[in-house]
Amino acid sequence: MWHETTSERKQRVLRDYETLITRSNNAIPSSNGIFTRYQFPVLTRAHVPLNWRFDFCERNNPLFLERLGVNAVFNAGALYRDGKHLLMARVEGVDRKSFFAIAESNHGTEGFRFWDQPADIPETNIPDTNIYDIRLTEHADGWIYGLFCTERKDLTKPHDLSAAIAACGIARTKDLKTWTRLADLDAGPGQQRNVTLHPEFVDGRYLLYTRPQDGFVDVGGGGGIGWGLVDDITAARVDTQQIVDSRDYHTIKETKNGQGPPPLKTPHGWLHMAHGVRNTAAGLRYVLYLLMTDLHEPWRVTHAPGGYMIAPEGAERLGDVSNVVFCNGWTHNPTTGEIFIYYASSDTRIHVAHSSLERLCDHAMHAPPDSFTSRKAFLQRQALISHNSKLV
Ligand code: M1P
Repeated sequence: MWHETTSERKQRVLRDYETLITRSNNAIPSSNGIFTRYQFPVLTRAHVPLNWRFDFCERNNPLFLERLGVNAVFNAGALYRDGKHLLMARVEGVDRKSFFAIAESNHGTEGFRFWDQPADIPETNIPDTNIYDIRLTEHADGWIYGLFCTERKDLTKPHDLSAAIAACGIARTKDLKTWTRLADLDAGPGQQRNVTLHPEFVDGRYLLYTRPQDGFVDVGGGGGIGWGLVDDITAARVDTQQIVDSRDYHTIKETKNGQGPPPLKTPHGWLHMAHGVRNTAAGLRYVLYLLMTDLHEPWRVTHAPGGYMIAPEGAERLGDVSNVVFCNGWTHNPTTGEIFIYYASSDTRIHVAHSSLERLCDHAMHAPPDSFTSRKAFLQRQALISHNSKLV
């Protein structure tokens, strides 16, 4: 029978960790030309530092047993700063509670290593039950903001143990180490998830992309990606929300959608990434798509290619919540024009898709919009075939 001593296992675990963190990641040649996937996820639960999981004291833990397990690492906010790609990931313990932790890499596609400590995000005077899915925005006011979902028990339904209320929590920092918690967003009745702060002021006010929803999971009659303006970010309130990008029948976002990371400013407009959700016999299916909005009126959609850009593929399709890709962070290297899209698969791990501003703008501006019916989709494709047949 195979056997190893505690000391041998400890050495193996330490060795495997370093091997994982330092392994190289190869691009998988792309056929669509829009983006390139990579061989391995860039962050998984196995990337979490071992001293966050094990008690290394031999007296307390002579068998070197894991004391605080980690279930998943996914849905990361992202920033490109000082030549480094920073991911602020949702780290979910085996107890289902999430916290945020920053990992950095010089390359963007490999070598992500967590900082020594997870992020210490203070609470408001109403404790959060769970916090997750942070969007990081370097705002023109000089602060870095983290907007995230804060989930609490719905106290009006004490006997329904899954009744919860989702709201937008807000924290800010100058150095990503010391965080100040601000008041949660007051968006009026209903719930909120997937709220993202636009990086620039609009008429001296903060612009938020919102996702009004009637219930914790169901968006109800409303939904769509909304927007609203905030006067004072330290006591954020949106009085009216209007829809930027609606849900639509028989599309990839029929059931719900949500803004991903803060949009990127391009010469052509603001480039947005969002997730769209539809229902199937196998459950909800989450995919990612691009949008472009006007430079001066970032709530006005100028381009909306039909369908998805990234859908779960291969091993990405399996996980805690299968058939999901979700993105709340991307980085842009302004010197090279490269874009690194950090998308999580099936609420389990984080991957990178590599592209460029040029390619994503080209896709957003030139892929045709959703035609909404089979006949029109057929005509769209026939037009492409006929156009190609005339080329010599
Ligand atoms: O499980 C898929 C995703 O579900 C939620 O997203 P949305 O509010 O758009 O449905 C979030 O809980 C997200 O974290 C999760 O990845």
